[in-house]
Amino acid sequence: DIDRQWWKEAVVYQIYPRSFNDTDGDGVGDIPGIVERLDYLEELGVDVVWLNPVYESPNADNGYDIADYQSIMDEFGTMADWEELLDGLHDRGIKLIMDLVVNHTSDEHEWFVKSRAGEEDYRDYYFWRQGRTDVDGWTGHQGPEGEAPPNDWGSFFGGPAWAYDEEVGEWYMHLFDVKQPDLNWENEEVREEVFDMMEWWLEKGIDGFRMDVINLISKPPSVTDNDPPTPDGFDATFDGPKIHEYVGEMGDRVLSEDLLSVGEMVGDVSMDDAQQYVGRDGDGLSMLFHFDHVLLDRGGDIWEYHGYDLTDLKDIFRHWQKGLEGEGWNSNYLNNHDQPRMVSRYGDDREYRVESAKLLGTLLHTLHGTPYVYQGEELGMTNYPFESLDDFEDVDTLNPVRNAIEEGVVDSFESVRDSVAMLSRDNARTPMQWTDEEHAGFTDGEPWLDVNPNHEEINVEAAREDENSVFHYYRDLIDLRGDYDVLVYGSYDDLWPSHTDLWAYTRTLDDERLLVVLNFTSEEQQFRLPREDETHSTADYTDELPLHAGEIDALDTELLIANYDDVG
Ligand code: TEU
Repeated sequence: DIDRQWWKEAVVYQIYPRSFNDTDGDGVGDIPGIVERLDYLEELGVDVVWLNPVYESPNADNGYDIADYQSIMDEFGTMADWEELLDGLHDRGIKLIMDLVVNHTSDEHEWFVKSRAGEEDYRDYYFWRQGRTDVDGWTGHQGPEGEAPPNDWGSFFGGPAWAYDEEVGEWYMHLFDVKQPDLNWENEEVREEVFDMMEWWLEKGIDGFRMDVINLISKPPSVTDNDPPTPDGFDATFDGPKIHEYVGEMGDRVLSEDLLSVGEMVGDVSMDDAQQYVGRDGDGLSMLFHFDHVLLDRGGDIWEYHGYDLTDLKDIFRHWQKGLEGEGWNSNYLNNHDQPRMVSRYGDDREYRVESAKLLGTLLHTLHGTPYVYQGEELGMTNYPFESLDDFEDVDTLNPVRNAIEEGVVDSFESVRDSVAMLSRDNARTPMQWTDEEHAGFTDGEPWLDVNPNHEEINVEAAREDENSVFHYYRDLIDLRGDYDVLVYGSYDDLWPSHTDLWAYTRTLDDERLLVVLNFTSEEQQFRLPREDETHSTADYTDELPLHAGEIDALDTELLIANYDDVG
């Protein structure tokens, strides 16, 4: 009576094409570059590829500003290249999901060009609004003298969430960059266009979508009805009033159980909303990405890094593992193209880099939910040693830091360097490390973003040759998910939530039980299995007894596959 789905049993591999493999020497990765590495993906054993945006784009936000949803960015290749990629993946039994970015388009998308030009049919594709003249002392960035933006929301990338357009004489909303105007989902035409476009890609044979910031598409009435006087706070656009109507409509119109659909949910999505998105009678998404664990060690700004406690991290995962149990499916990730490298963030990227990468990989593959591996994670790639502001490329690093320095919110780059260097999205975007050669074998030209100097040690070639490498460990982990139902479908129980150094949990499916014990420190730790009646307690187990190693079938020191009754 297991509710089996291929996407529950799969391991997803995320490819950031700009930084994966360059074949034409322009320093930017491309689709033929991915085709060239298909055998690598097969060797690793992944089941699905999630491709970050490859559509035509002026690249204000590396492809998340889309100018045409139905054509491929020149730098990345042609539609024929993309088709070759899809066929090559499918030939190897690997599925493909595409990035769906429909909260906003590029300002160079023809819809926006027409909207801005005042074409009647397109005006309401976006939010055009009058500014406020009743705000005392407004000294804003732009716009007519004395006129403030329609509301006081700030954009994710710094500055106001509205831009004034001279020609139109009004402001348009952009929750991200000025070159990423927000689409108006109130408009039925917009929804139809999006659903048609999704169907067009499905007809090409793709296997699902990763949906960018999908929980932002429903704006509150103060925006949609242009109905002040009480403008809502910025939070009102997270999981907004009509969100389940719109996502549900997409579910009915376009999605099906046989597709993988994963919604990115920014902010702190509640369990109620989560269940609605992915639950049994919900909107129809397979799973979602929440941000709880990646917001744990930082404040709202990139210069507010403060570290994390293991118990808090465990609490977050327990909340999601138990919250969706029997109701919906989890997706698990420890890094992606927007986040620092997991070993640098949750582990030790120096002395215990390899051990940390294996530990975190074990966690990722043994939690309940579908694991998402981000390119280079399988090598234990680390953060980049950033030194000056000139080393960065990302709008989400440069804009907020420059604004903050200008406004005197921070003194200088030097005063926030450690935090910015830890958290910048560019850490994830340095090129994939294939060899120890110049530019890590990523390109024959000049890479668009510098290669991490540690490629001399950390690279695919070296990892393949070393049987103890993170790469081979990942291959084993991925295999293991195919071998044990309990690993995929078993329920999660945290054995010792209050332990500050160990993360110990079981996965249980009928009479099968898997035990995972992870040591997050560099010291040896003792661990005694709690008695059956202690399993769910948070009591401190003081009379420590080590596991009996002889009774355990161990894949490696970090991963113990034990028959619970034998060792209990
Ligand atoms: O990300 C949403 C998002 O909220 C992050 O970019 C966030 O700003 C960052 O992690 C914290 O500083 C998605 C995409 O994944 C991202 O690459 C895009 O830039 C963004 O949407 C806009 O499309």
